[in-house]
Amino acid sequence: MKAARIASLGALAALVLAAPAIALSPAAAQAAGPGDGAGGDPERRGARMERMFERLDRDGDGLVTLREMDASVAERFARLDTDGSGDLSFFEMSAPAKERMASRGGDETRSARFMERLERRFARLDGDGNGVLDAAEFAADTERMFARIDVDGNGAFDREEMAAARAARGGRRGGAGGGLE
Ligand SMILES: [Ca+2]
Ligand SMILES: [Ca+2]
Ligand SMILES: [Ca+2]
Repeated sequence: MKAARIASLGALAALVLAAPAIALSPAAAQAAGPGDGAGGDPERRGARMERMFERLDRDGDGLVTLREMDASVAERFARLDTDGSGDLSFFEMSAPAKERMASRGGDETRSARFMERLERRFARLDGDGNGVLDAAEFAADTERMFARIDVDGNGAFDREEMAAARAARGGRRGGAGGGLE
């Protein structure tokens, strides 16, 4: 990986790291079944968020900075870009999610819905419409999402800010959040 590319990958972090914590919660709530309320299992959701937070908070100081996100994003991008082209195709982007859904053997309707959301997200990010995401296209969304979580704008977010963002997102039933993870 080239340093310049890594540096501009900020966006992906929120996209593929923060987004799952935030965006998968509606799916989890649906999985819990009707009549179970919007919350799903609060303990499991809490544990998932904690794992997510710990992964993002690389130095373990209880705050996630954009720089920490960038580092996670760079790793993630490299893993996703399986052909090493420096761009992500939709195939590359969706491969981990597909694998996970296949191994879970989950509900096909839900999987299809998830893939639709993923496609919409991909299309939205593909600013020049060339069918692949370059680093800058990726980065656009991450910074926006980071700013949304970092509501007090101090350049980092803590667990509470992340939980609040996730709750807000969950309340909108996934919406455009769609999770890439
Ligand atoms: Ca930190
Ligand atoms: Ca690629
Ligand atoms: Ca593009």
